[in-house]
Amino acid sequence: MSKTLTIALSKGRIFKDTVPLLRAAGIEPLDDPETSRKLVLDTSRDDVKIVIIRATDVPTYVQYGAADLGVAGKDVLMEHGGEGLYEMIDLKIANCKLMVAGFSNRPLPDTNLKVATKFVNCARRYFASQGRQVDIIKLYGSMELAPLVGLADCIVDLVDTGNTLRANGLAPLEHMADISSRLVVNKAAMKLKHDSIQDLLTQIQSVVAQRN
Ligand code: PRT
Ligand code: MG
Repeated sequence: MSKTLTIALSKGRIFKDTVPLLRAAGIEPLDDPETSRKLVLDTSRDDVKIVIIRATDVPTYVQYGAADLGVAGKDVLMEHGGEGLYEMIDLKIANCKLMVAGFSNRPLPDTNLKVATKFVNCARRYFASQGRQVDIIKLYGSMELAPLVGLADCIVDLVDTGNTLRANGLAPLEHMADISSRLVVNKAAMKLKHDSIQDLLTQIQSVVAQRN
């Protein structure tokens, strides 16, 4: 196995918030994914490269060893299941909450609750743990629309400021989980590239600890 370290990141908030952490570990990406179309970025370290992928694909790349490490939201990890990877550090970036949301003036039905979400596994586990019977409707985006057009009674989605819910006449109803992004490591890489990964983890851990 090559001793190069490959780190999987998604563009947007995770990339933006991870760059300062990598910088502290002496790793500076040589391209900006927001302006470049490159999917493989060289870095200031010859032995480290970054691959830019969809947020929901990060656990899959790391699970199969296509990337040694990655940064993924806890929401994405809970939905994926975490197979084949170690969740090593809570980076405390891209914070938000996973919530049930709907109309504040309309109580949710006790039976046949229709829930629209892209977090199908999280939603199923949450409602099952409370013994509530639900129909889950899988969506890929714009969840807020579902209650407005009668597709669902409520949604399960990420909430940060609450502005998106408010703008659509919805409100947070139930708190499911606090979400932050985690550094994940491929299980085989953790053994085979132990020293270089451990160095990186130590450096990142110390920046995170200083911040919080
Ligand atoms: O956008 P894309 O479809 O490519 O993928 P993605 O949405 O999974 O990626 P991205 O980059 O948008 O999110 C990556 C990670 O950031 C998520 O997995 C979360 O762990 C984390 N995160 C933190 C958020 C938010 N905050 C957030 N506010 N992800 C999404 N949102 C969305 C939310 O879904 C809702 O549409 O922002 C809206 C709510 O924000 P408020 O401030 O209006 O409440
Ligand atoms: Mg998004």
